[in-house]
Amino acid sequence: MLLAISVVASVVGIIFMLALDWFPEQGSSIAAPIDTFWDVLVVVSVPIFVAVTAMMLFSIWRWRQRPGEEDLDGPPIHGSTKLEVIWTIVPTVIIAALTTYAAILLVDIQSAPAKGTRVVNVNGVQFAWDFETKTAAGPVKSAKLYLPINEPVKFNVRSADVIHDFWVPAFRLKVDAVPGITTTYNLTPTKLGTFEVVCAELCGLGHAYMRQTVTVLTAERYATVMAGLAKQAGAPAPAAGASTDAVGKQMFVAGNPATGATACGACHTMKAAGTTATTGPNLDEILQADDAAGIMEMIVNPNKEIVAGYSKGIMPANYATTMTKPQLDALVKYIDQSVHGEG
Ligand code: HEC
Ligand SMILES: [Cu+2]
Repeated sequence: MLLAISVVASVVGIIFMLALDWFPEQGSSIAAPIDTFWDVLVVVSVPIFVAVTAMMLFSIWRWRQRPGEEDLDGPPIHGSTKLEVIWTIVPTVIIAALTTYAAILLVDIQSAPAKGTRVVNVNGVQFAWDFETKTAAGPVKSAKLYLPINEPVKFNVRSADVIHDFWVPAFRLKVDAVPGITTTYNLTPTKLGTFEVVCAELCGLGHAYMRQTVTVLTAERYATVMAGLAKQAGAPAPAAGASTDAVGKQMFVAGNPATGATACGACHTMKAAGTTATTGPNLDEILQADDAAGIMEMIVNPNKEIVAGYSKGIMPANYATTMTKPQLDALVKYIDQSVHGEG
């Protein structure tokens, strides 16, 4: 009876687990084998879970203490060598088999890439990723990752500060970015589209903002986009000819991802910019008595004075290098006008 219930429950459980849509779309060459591995784990573990649970519930019901049995002692048990051998060997075999499968799968999907494979350097810094690669048009560094479809790529993952984790769920790619070493990952994007890039390691107060995208393009589109980015390299992020106000606002709400300048709006509330973050102080409130020179000083030297109630070291101290002088001037002018109500 117990066996029959277990078999039925296992079958139902397996069907239920396999029918659920656990993962995002399969965006890379390694997604299918990893999802298959997951399915195998489900098929193996559901019956074990069901058998253990059924046995436990049955025992609780069958051998429960009845009224009047409070003072009775259970029969002494001297163990069973046969049972102990079985319950040692069976799990050992199951675990060894699954571990071997996992190890072979990992070696297989991470086997050395062919010579000439595209290399993308992934750099994590609090709180943004940037991506560097060599293209026909020259080296390109960008905040959005672009990849050509069906071309193998090798990621070299590094961190400039703390441990981050480079995660692209649609690719089934997840690898730590560890300061001081380079970790690697190989795969081939197999689906056109834009997918999420997430930091999967709690890396500080701005961790939640460490979200970017990867766009997989056809080879022709990729070449065009990269040529455009290569030409832009070194130029300020905003489009040429943009007005000072537009540059200032762009710096505030979007930062300069190409150089790793985090957007102010990711941490600060400022009404004119429409941002509502609360990691840092509300700029409309704290800057009322400050002029442009004072604001500039606070941006490039944020640790000189610390706003009461906030901690040192959270606001990036690198804006003097990640933004150009014209960008900083435009940003300060924009903030000055915004908080004093002239913008
Ligand atoms: C990762 C979050 C974060 C980002 C990004 C950030 N800030 Fe801050 N900011 C803070 C925190 C926290 C404080 C309070 C601690 C301090 O005074 O340094 C602060 C303080 C300030 C102050 C007051 C500083 C002082 O010395 O009194 C100003 C002004 C300011 N930020 C403007 C900006 C501007 C402009 C940008 C974009 C260029 C920016 N912040 C980006 C978190 C951030
Ligand atoms: Cu991170």
